[in-house]
Amino acid sequence: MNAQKIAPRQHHAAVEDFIESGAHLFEKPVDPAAAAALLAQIRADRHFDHRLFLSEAEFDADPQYVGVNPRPGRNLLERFEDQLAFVEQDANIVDGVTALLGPGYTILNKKVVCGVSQTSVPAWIRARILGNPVNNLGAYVRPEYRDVTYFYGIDFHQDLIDYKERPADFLTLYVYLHPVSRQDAPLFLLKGSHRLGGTVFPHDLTATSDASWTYRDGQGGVVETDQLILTGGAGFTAMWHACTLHGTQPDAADHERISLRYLLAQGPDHAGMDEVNATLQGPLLLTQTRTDLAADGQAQVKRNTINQA
Ligand SMILES: O=C(O)CCC(=O)C(=O)O
Repeated sequence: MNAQKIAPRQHHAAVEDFIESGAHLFEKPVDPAAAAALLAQIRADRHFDHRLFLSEAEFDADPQYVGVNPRPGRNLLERFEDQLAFVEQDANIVDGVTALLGPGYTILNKKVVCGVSQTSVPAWIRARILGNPVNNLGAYVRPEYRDVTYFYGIDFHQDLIDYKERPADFLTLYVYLHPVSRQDAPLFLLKGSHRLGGTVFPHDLTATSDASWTYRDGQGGVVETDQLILTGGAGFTAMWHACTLHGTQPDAADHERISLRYLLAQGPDHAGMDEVNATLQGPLLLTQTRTDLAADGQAQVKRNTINQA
């Protein structure tokens, strides 16, 4: 008999997926009923529409481009701390994250992320941000609502972008609280793009078809990468490496998209992330992560790749 031998799996599936693709999609969603219950409370807290925003005159009186994201003491999720077990203690999530980060992993950051719908972003704001690669709307949001991060799309980026001088020892865990279709600003993820390690934003990407890209690191490194669009139901969860390129287009639906975004960091022990990082061809740490912003935090680059996808 010529039975084909199946090679034993070397790593946990999450570690294998990170080595291969730079991301792992959980097969099972987190509890959809718990996701819906949390979503209802988040939605009850404010209107996710034009009322989020400053008027043009208010904004122009004192433009603030930095310090406009959630931070300790101004983070909506802090109010719902006792309702996050459906994510933080979900057995599949704990298992997958532990395989990558070790049992002593820590939460570096967690927040609510909202893709604001096209119908809710005032025209004067849309005109000002047109073509910007990063449309984090925090600058235009009323100060009392800056406990959530609001996007009108964000170009392909690595989450290392916010962590100058820190090695890629963390991952992003992203949870949809309601069904997300192609119209609801789903995450776009570039499979295998983590292999070039940390590279400076904005990234060098050339479309090779309507769903694949050539990605260059400017040092001779090249990766051909396929784009994955993460549509999914309530509770759909995915995680990706800090060097995996991902982003969103503006929300084209007539309602907002609301998700949870966690950054989880490796504990003190050797863990799957060390195996993943050993396979990268580029740096694990950057001293400069982006060149798109001027000194005051305003966009100085007007170029956007993901909106052409
Ligand atoms: O939720 C979004 O629209 C974008 C999220 C994202 O890419 C990020 O926060 O890094």
